[in-house]
Amino acid sequence: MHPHRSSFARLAVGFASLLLCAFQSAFAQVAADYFYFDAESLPGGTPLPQPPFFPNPWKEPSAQHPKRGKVVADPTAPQGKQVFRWEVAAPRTTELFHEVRFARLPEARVKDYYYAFFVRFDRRDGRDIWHDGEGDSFDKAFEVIGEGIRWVIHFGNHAMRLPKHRFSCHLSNASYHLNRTLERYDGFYQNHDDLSRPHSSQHNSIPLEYEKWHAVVFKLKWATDNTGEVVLWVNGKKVLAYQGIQTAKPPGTFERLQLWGTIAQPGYDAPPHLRSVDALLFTDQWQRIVDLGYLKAR
Ligand SMILES: [Ca+2]
Repeated sequence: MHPHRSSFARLAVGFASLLLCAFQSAFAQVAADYFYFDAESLPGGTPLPQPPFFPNPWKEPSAQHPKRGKVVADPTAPQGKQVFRWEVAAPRTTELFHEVRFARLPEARVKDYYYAFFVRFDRRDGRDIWHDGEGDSFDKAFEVIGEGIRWVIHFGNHAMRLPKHRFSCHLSNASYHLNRTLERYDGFYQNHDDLSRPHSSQHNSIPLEYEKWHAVVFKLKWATDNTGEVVLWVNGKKVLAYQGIQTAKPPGTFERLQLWGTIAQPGYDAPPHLRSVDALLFTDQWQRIVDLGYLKAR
């Protein structure tokens, strides 16, 4: 064989396998996520695409959501240069309600799933969105829903003795209430000394500031017996962990993600504000959580 042709052939084979490698790696990464949206691929000002962001109750793509979020450029974006944002102009109950269709359905079997996102709440007229101190004023905000599955990451205040002008977050297993231990409090909701093992705390859930991005990671270990687990990290800090619990009621099949179910319940009195989200992810790959920066202190 001609020496040039031989080296060209080797080069071509090398290049082809490199391409194959890159393709496999890219495909593996995409295939690993059950859902991911980071607002980078659409022009600023574009309403959230439908699918995957549907109004509730579920409507087909021709019925546009009246209160859809928008893709917007944001120099503070925690990922890339754009985020997605909702403007809340007046007190609302559930008008922002969005159902979010998975890119592919997670499997109903024992395994670890991670629901992660960056979120930010901006006040418009100086008034806080939720009440601080005692009392309830919280959102049913980021949910994962299915037949026998409902886990909710709430924002606001659930009788948490919050400092002035701070909000917090907590978990619930609304609808199914498979673990009443999550719902007790001895002055603080969750983080009870005995209930949130082994990361129990004598103090409140993490107090969060307005006008700042926060990184949230929710781990759901799916189990229909008492071998499941839920863990919540906020800005890189593990703030809740319940192990040895049932997390799904049979059949425990996944259906969708959900955003902004209720706002500032039970008063429904939130003043005008902005709510922004970036890099909304549902995956079974812990490495994605690490690589995309959800665990960095903020
Ligand atoms: Ca982004």
